[in-house]
Parts: sequence; structure tokens; C-alpha cells
Amino acid sequence: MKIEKYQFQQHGDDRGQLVALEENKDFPFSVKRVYYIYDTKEGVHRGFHAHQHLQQILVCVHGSCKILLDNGKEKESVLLNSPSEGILVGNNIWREMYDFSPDAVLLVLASEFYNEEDYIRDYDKFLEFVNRE
Ligand code: T46
Repeated sequence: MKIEKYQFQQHGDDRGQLVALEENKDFPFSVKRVYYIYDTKEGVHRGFHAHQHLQQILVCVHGSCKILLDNGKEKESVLLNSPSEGILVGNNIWREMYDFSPDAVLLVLASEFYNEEDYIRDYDKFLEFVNRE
């Protein structure tokens, strides 16, 4: 499967770098929620779910981590290790996050408010969901 990767514009000058993200311009949805994952313990794997509707942009703004994406047919992993790179994780994609460096901060821009009912946390149900047609 092809992971949709974004290289965000860096506004660098002699003071350092700045990245600005505008909804529906730098990524294809409006943002209702922002959260970030940090201080992840060694060896921890997170995620293990898909969403029915949610779309998200993931950016590892500090440190590094890996993301495994699975559309029910194919799987692909990506290393996030730059504050100017992001990936789009659409709905109907199973995701796992792992190999967090101790200093990793994973920033997530989300298209919807938090809603536990949007989660598919059982892998067999996920396969049924993506193969429902
Ligand atoms: C995703 C990956 C990339 C909230 O109360 N509000 C929130 O907005 C979120 C995201 C979580 N929570 C609570 C729910 C749990 O009690 O925070 C706790 C940890 O959430 P969860 O176990 O779902 O975290 P991850 O890292 O497995 O998954 C998260 C997102 O939930 C998920 O949508 O795509 O990051």
C-alpha cells in the first residue's frame, strides 16, 4: 500500500526553523482536535485499531517512531523522524506505533472530536469492515 507522505514547507532563517500547517491547504481536512504522545516507554507498541471516519496527520515533531499501516490487504511501515514530514492516516486503516525514541513527541491533527464509537479495536472486525462490499 502507498502511504501518503507530506513534506511540509520549512520557514528557516538564521534563528532556526518554523513549520506552519493550515487545514485544507497543507493537508486535506479541517482540524477538530490535536493531541500528542510522548514519554513512551521502551518497547511499547500503541494503536492496534482503525477508525470508521477519522482522518489524521501524524508528525513526529521530536525524536523518532515507526508507524505500521494496514489496509486489510497490504501493510507498510514508515519511519517518522523529522518535524517537517507527516503522513496522512485515513479511516479504514489499522495502525500500530512502535520503536519510539525516548525523546519522541508524536503530534496528531485529527478531523473529528474524540469518539470511542469510531474505533475498531478488534482486528477480525476491522477485516470484516474493510471487506464489507
Ligand atoms: C490513533 C493513534 C495514532 C482521549 O481521552 N482523547 C483523545 O483524543 C485520545 C486520542 C485519547 N484519549 C484517551 C483514551 C485512552 O484512555 O487517552 C487514552 C489513550 O488512548 P489510546 O489508547 O487510544 O491511544 P493510542 O496511542 O493507542 O492511539 C491514539 C489515538 O487514540 C488513535 O486515534 O489513531 O493514537
